[in-house]
Amino acid sequence: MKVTEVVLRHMKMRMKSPFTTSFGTFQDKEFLLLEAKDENGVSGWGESVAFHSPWYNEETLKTNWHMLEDFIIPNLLNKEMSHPDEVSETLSYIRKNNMAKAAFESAVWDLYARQKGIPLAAALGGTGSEIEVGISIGIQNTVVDLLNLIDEYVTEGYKRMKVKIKPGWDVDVIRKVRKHFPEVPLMADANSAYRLKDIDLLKQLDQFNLMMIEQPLASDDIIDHAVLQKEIKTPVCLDESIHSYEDARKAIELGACKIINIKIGRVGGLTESRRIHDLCQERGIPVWCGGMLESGIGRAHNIALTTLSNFVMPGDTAASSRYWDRDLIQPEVTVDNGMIKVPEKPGLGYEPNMEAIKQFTVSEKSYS
Ligand code: OSB
Ligand code: MG
Repeated sequence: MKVTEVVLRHMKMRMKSPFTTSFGTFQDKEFLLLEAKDENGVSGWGESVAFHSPWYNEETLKTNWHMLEDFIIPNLLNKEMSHPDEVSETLSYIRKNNMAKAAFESAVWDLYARQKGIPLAAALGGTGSEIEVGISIGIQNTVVDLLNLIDEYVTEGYKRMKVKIKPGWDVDVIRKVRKHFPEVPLMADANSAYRLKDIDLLKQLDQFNLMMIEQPLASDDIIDHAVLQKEIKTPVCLDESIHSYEDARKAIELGACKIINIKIGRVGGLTESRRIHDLCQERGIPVWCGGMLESGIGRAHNIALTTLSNFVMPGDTAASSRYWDRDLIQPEVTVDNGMIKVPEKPGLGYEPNMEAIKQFTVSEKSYS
């Protein structure tokens, strides 16, 4: 297998509604799409989940473009490979920049599965015909707005509700949600908004029977998470802290978390995602697939990954229509009673919608 041409596209899509986390709000989603073509004109597709600005991690669309153009593409263009696992091996000398690596690597996985004529899920070793999904709800203007949204998503059948929290929008909000929805599977995501000194506040969340609290403390601090996890009953789930198999191993050995959120971009691709999945399975740590407000291309990769057997908790991969008026794939991702049917066609199993891709492309460049 060989990639003989790469097309990078700078995309800009407006979400149906703004998304607010403890870091801030945005509605226009700018990201990079990567198309990897082989000598027969077959294309594999990847999406970088780096945002326009470096608030989730240090990467941005522009740093990704730079890493791809100046290092990753020159390293991999026309390189003969027998398996997509070789992509991360080849790129291992480049420090971090995991989202840029994952954009290329995940496109190669799609290309590989298309060439073999098998679904990406099967190429990864996944099984099962459908996956369970939940939904992530950003910080709202009022608690009533939040309760109305939860009501809507519960009615649609989503399997768990994730509520973003930050100082000033936490214990009282979760209390009200719990009061209105005593049974709903519920969790909170802090996106690193707290410090260990906030432990008394975080302890108060123990009374609400949350499935977990996601990334309460700093992204580079698995030590304090270990201290916190010993003091609270609610399981800690790490998101921003886990960049690799090694991070996952150390977090587990320190007792910094009981659950791990795997994001393909954050860990540098599908090969590393699968290694982390396997490690967690051996160590009895359940995992679920996080989301980064992806277009259909990234969404399709998430669906395929989620078919691995230790993805035992609902992920954040909601329906295309929850984010977009028009998505980049055909058919779009649909959710029926909280379940997504895993596509059976080769590769991602969804076709890129070239008209939609054109509509949302700001600029593009081809490398061969
Ligand atoms: O922390 O999981 C997160 C969105 C952007 C950045 C970080 C996160 C999120 C979400 C939304 O929670 C997930 C999604 O709906 O794709
Ligand atoms: Mg998170």
